[in-house]
Amino acid sequence: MKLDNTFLWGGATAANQIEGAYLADGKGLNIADVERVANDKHIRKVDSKPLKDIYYPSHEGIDFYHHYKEDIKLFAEMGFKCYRMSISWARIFPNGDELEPNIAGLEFYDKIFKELKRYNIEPVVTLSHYETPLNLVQKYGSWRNEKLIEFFLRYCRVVFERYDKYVSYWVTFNEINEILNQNEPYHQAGILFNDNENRFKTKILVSHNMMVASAKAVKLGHEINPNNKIGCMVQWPLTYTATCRPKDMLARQKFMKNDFYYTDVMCRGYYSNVCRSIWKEENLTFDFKKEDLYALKTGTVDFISFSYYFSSVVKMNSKDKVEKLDGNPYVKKTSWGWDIDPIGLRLSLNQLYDRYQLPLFIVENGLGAIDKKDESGDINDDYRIQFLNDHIKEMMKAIIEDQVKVIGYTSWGPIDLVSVGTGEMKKRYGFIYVDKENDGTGSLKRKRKKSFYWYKNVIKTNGESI
Ligand code: BGP
Repeated sequence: MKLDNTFLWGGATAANQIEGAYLADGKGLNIADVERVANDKHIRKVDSKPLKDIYYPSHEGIDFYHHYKEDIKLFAEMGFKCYRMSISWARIFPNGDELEPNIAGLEFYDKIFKELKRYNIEPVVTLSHYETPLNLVQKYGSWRNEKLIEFFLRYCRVVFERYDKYVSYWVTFNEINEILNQNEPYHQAGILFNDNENRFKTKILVSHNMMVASAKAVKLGHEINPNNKIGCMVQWPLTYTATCRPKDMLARQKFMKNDFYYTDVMCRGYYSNVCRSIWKEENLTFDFKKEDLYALKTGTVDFISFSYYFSSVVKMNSKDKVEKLDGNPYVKKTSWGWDIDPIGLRLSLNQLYDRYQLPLFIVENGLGAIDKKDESGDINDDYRIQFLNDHIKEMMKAIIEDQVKVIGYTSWGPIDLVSVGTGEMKKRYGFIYVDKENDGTGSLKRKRKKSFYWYKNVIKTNGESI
């Protein structure tokens, strides 16, 4: 099996999960900075008064802010062709609504991009990865307010122009489709609901504002440099039916609508029948402004990037409601209960490519596991190697046998980082171990795991070692 030589192998991180230095050089607070872990619980609360004796995972992260040279050197040693990272919006605009950017914040990313260039690593930059500036949430109600479109575009213009000579690949909002799926889309959109708020309606309005912002960013990015390639980013929930009962198939179709809702708008440029049917079910219609609809039409994405961790199974229950099953009896689960399904990745690639015929970029895939050191202090993470090997194999089948266009693959968390779901360090994804524990203790020392050498060989052979 052979891949194109231009295939972008690499790894993916997000600023709030690695950088730390949460107030350094004028950075403002963002929504991740006020999330805390107490008594093993991950607590979300939009208040900015840090409590004593409680651990805030983003405050130190893995201190990439001060270790970036060492970390990028290790990525280069693995042969990374690209590195997906995010810019922390609140480093550039600490309150989100200023007119002028924070120069010290911009300088930090100058250093990162220069370092990546030294090793010929192509940056793939997410503009907003669960990092909305806190002030925008408190003062404006976050993405409920269309003013955020203007603020986001101001930020985009600054980074598009400043980093033009370094960056060509941009991604707008991380896992935007999770807004409809999540009970409260705190990470995705900075939303915690008020009492009596019509949650569905808010989710639709928030999604609209974000998709308009994304479309306008795509247009702006192309105006600034026509070579810019700007993609959307979704979490892809490949879904099976519990049985071949026609009603279960209907359940599956219904279940996946929430996800096509976003890709349809961002790739096709309009609210499709799938989108309108979701509104209809809630007996709502939305009359969006003409200029917004025009923005959606003229700002469709260049590629679709997505995360893939697991697949799901659904059925239609006796009340004719879609019900998610606890798991798939044909596959194993991770320690965090996620179904391990490499073939689901091949199916996802086909599903997305069939529907949109746009290049695809797998920007997150990986295994969160508890790593243990052996007597000599080494980490032999064969389980991680197995997981990634099986997924990459299916990706290659999709590319070579099914002729799906995939431009790259970045595994999630090439270096151990803070987990979004749990706020923990013990859920590790990395090829590089970081000596840091759940409570924040540890020397922050980096160490290569067995998977480090395995992935290095995968990249060196352009996937032929798989
Ligand atoms: C995705 C996020 C990432 C990452 C990943 C793993 O949803 O885009 O930021 O964290 O999931 O999830 P977790 O950290 O909960 O294991």
